[in-house]
Amino acid sequence: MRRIEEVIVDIAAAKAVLAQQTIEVPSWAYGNSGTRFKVFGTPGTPRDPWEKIADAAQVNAVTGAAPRVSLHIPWDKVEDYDALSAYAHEQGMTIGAINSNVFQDDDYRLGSLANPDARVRAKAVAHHLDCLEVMRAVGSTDLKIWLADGTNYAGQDSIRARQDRVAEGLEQIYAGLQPGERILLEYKFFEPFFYTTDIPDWGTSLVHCMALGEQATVVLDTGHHAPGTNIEFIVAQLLRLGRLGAFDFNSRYYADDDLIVGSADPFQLFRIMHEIVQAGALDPALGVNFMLDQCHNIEAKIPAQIRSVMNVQEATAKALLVDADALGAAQQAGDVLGAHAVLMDAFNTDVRPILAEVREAKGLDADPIKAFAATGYAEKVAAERVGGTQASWGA
Ligand code: LRH
Ligand code: MN
Ligand code: MN
Repeated sequence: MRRIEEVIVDIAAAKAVLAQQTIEVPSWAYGNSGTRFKVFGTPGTPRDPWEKIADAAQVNAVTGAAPRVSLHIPWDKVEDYDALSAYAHEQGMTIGAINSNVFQDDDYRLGSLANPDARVRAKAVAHHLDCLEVMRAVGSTDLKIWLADGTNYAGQDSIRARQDRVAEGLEQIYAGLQPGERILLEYKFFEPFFYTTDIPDWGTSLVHCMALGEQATVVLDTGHHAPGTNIEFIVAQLLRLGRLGAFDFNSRYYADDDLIVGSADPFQLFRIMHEIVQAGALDPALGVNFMLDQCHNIEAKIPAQIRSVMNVQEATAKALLVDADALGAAQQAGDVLGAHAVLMDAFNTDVRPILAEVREAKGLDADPIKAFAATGYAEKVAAERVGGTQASWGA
């Protein structure tokens, strides 16, 4: 492993970028989740959106890098969104993307926006318009849409008609946007349906976004691709087109595993962040929202989120240490192994010391996991909260 002292790029510049980087955490990561086989409970699990925000604020308190929390509606439905937003501010947080949910209602058995029944389609559009209202009440500008729509059998429905219905529904939602607001359109290659999925890939998401207009961008969930897919290629392409709106970061071994980002394949995360750095897309002006979309089935949830934030920071730090001049020269000279070596040198650098310095410069502990354990928060909420709610999957 290369030591940080051996790095020749401008470390102070890299640290300045790292000090600014923010990662958005999902409210549902703090609730209990599981598989269809078992949902394991955890002591101290939040019972409502307020407690999820309180937990998210712990992640921000020790990392100084996670100041936003995404909500999922209706999982995070409350009577008074102004009050929820004010509570988030008190906790040092803001509310990030609002995620719609058109996959847990009997009406959506045959799909939501793609459903053959116009009544169900209208209901799905109305839900999204409601989500836009929530978004405004909490001071957010991003509506994230993932459609669980698809079919299980050839001939079950017209593939083409379903695309037309999705396009029409998205148009109605898009028409509800005000200036400065965005739709983030997520894709996923399969599940819950297994024959066709109506938005299965980045190309389909992009086609819909292009038809809608500039306020529609693609969300790339790292767990939503077939094995072997070159995700950094998709990142590069969407950045070229100015249509990468956000990441849903997580790790996968098989399909949509929702494991801790950077745990299964830290090298892939580095390659993704390299494309981001090369495009200058850590700059918030480019509009890429770095979000986590994870569930913690067996591990402690707050520390798991802290670890996730740290993993993104480490991959980013390594990407910032790529010697861009040397890389460009080697690429131009056709020096295949030389160019690869420049990337590997950066990947094989221990960046933990500079991240510790970035944290200390903010008055934080160099080790966020240890710092959280020392607060006693986990023990406190375990004693106070009884009967935490399930977050999402595995009902
Ligand atoms: C779908 C998905 C989508 C949902 C979330 C809970 O698999 O990635 O982002 O909103 O999981
Ligand atoms: Mn997702
Ligand atoms: Mn997913």
